[in-house]
Amino acid sequence: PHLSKPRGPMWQRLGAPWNKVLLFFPTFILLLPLLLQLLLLLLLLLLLLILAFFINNLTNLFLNVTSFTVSTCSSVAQCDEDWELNGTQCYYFSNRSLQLTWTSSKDKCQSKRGDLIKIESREEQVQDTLNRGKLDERFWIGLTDSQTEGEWLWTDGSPLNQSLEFWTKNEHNTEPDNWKEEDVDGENCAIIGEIMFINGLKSWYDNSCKNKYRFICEKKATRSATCG
Ligand SMILES: [Ca+2]
Ligand SMILES: [Ca+2]
Ligand SMILES: [Ca+2]
Repeated sequence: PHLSKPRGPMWQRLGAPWNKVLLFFPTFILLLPLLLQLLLLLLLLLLLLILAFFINNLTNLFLNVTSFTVSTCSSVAQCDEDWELNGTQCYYFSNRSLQLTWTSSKDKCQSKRGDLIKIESREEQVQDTLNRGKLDERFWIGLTDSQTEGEWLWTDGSPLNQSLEFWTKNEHNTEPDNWKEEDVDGENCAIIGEIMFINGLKSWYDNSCKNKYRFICEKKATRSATCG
């Protein structure tokens, strides 16, 4: 028996290449929404990537700025010209040509935005700045008992701590002695110095406030950030 070929639709009869082309269009139309969704998804992914890149860069920038601040900037204590730094404090030693009474010395220090030195610790008393060959002379310090005899006060009004007083005491002198032979008002202002034969912890004595001597001013060091 002669079996005739099954008769399919026209596009099936056109042959192999046309089959594929004609099959493609309905499939393409069916898949179009899916493809669009895929494209949108890809776009979204790209957008996320760009965003991640941007955030990463921004974070790096922030970290760089922070580490720059932490690692290369430091706070440095500084003193004005003519002042010497010791720890957190600055000290000014008037030179030989500038010798004043105690009150004028105090005024001078205050005009330099400081005050006469206030010695508040053993370390401050024996510091190199004070003892580096300078104490062969006399310098006013910010201590006075002019209000009440024997009651020693610093220029800021605080009383002298008895465990932190460094009066000269040796076979020749026991200070303060309020000696009245030179000044009938006695000796009501304190000096540091002349420790040729005394150790640095016994170098204060009282003297007449009207005498003119060199003086030591003190003020806090300024802190400034240096980045390099
Ligand atoms: Ca001090
Ligand atoms: Ca006195
Ligand atoms: Ca004295």
